[in-house]
Amino acid sequence: MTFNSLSVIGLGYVGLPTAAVFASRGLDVMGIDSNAAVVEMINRGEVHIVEPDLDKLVRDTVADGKLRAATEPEAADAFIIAVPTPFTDDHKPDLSYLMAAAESLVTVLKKGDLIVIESTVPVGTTQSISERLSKLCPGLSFPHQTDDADIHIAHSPERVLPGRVLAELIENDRVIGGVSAQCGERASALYGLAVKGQCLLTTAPTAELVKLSENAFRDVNIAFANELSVICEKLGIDPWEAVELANHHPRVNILQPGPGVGGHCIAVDPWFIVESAPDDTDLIRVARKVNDAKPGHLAEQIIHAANDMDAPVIACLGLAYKADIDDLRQSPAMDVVRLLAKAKAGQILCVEPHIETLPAELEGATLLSLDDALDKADIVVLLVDHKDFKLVARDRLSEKQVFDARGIWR
Ligand code: SAJ
Repeated sequence: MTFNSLSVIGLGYVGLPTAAVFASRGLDVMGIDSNAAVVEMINRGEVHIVEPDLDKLVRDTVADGKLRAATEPEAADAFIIAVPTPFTDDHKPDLSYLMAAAESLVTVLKKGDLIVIESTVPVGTTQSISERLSKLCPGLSFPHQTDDADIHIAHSPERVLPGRVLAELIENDRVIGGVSAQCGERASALYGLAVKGQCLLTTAPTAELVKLSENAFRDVNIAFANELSVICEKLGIDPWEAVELANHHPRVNILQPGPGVGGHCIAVDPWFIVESAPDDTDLIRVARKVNDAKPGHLAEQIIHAANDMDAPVIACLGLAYKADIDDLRQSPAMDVVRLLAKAKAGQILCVEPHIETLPAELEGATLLSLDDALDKADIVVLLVDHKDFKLVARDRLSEKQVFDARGIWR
């Protein structure tokens, strides 16, 4: 049985591009989001996030009538759930958005439907969604009950890199873990309509752990680079030069030190593994600790320098969690600015070309253009390696105290 219609629940950084790509392949796609303003924007053919080429794809697929958005789900042949799975204050997975999204389908589910969970989840979640839905839909059979179930459920974790989402959605291989083998086959048939990469079939728990492991692997490796940078600082060595030279070794590939690790994935997902195996995750926990300590370490140095000046003006360049995107979630740059503000280190000017207003929590700071901030600053803190910042003429930095947390002005 082929797929004519698809519903994507959650129209964020993953869901909206996914919906638009499937719509561009000819499926009738309905995007569902609880935020009515987002739904209205998409129905006008506009986007609410910064991601290369997404604006055109959404405009075109909405104009063709292939992509629509709504706040409540409708019947479809397949459902992809791509809602956030954050953690709580004590690092426990918060699955409330995911469970609400899954439960919102009970009124529209019918025999033959496929549900794919793309949100990153702790091991065991996909099976528990099958169990939960079976309680809510007693007239339908689910894949944890029988291989030949009415409803197919699989986990296929999103693995796209913000900034390269459209290319990676199509080109990356996909790991697909079905609750039963049939569910995996069915999900593979869906992704085969849009994805050029391989569809790699496995079980749901394996797919869940694979996704978590990928991000924990990156976190541990960035922690190594960050720890090395603190060691270098003590020894008076340039960490980026040391990394670059070490990486000439054929079997060494150290990542880049920075102000810390942010975003909604790498700084979050390792905790989902810790939650599943609390006594066996020393390395993963320490890596989180090393990366989380980095903004505080940098802020301390800036505060120390500011304390030696009279009414210093501090320009903080970049607030996003990484280069050339607008996403401020879990951003180490935001942490640094918050710490400077809390310590009343000086007058804080923020430069972030991808936003128009500062978040409320930074209300004491001022959002300025790069030029104006550089004119006024005594201290310049480079927090994000946005393209514009790489072009800053070095003479604009002379006679200022510079903290280059990304090593782009060396
Ligand atoms: N960072 C460094 N040094 C580096 C690389 C990254 O400090 O050498 C920092 C970044 O500045 C940023 C954070 O780490 O603050 C995370 O950035 P990232 O580019 O490593 O990853 P994300 O969070 O944007 O996307 C990751 C990707 N996962 C992997 O590369 C294993 C992506 O493929 C996933 O789809 C995404 O998480 C996700 O949604 O899970």
